[in-house]
Amino acid sequence: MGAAGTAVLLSTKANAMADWAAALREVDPTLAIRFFPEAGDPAEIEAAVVWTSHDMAELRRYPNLRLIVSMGAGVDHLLRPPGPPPGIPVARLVDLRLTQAMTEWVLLNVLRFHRQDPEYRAQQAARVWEELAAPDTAQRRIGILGLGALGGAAARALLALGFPVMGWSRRPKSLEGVECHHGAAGLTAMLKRSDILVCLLPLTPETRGILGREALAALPRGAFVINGARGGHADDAALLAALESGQVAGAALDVFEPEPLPAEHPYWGHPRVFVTPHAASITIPRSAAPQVVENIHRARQGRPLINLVDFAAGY
Ligand code: OXD
Repeated sequence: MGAAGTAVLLSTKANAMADWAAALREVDPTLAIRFFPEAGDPAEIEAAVVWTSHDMAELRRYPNLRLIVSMGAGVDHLLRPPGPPPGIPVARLVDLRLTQAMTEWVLLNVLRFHRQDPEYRAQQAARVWEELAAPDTAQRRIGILGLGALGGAAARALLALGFPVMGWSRRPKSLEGVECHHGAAGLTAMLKRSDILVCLLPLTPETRGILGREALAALPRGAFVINGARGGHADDAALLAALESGQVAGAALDVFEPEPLPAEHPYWGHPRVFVTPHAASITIPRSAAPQVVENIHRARQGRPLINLVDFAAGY
């Protein structure tokens, strides 16, 4: 690039800023990094590497911006109106460590419910020595909403443990050993047989509220729901009602709308809801930096970007 546009704008939580800068500099020591809101001369900013909370209207201030990189896997916040400045591409992270962490969180919660851990904890609290019916892995059907990088990895890990795994995606997909479904009819077919339902979908207008009254009613009675995707996927009132009626026996939730989850929210104190504070999979800057720098170089050289967001699809 010419004289204008030689710096990278970094915008994330204050406690992550230094780690990100160090990780990016380790890959390319020549990068000039500006810590938002200290952007310096707006004309010098060529790339913005931002956490999902960054205001997209603000990015219209940089006349030579040629790339926006999300510091996470999800980009729903970035695509919401007003969206990125017209004509500026957005890349997201597809990162092994991010994927592994989500797989761990999904396994933690699938096994928690499958191995009746909530019941055994309650028994321990009451000093009750009583064996519950043996859980049969081969009979515990797992349905995964979303078969992208995160859903696909979780599916493979669950298969390796011996669970029968189904998956649902917007477009037809095939994954070895996974019973794949797609479209509206495929969704109901999968839900009806999902003893544990895991949501790892991107949040788009089509998937918003997918964990709603109808979907929860379609599950086998006493199913479990695990949401590691976005709070907007769940209809909280419907989920709480399903927990109340016993239609859903337990839920593990990492994501909420709004976040942080308000102190008075019923999820906090619910005996069958397991809350984590959007911590299932946290980006490790050192792991993600190589692909971010690669994209900065590609954008500079006018080469095709990697992990580019498809604005029409919404992820
Ligand atoms: C992400 C997230 O999008 O952490 O990666 O939610």
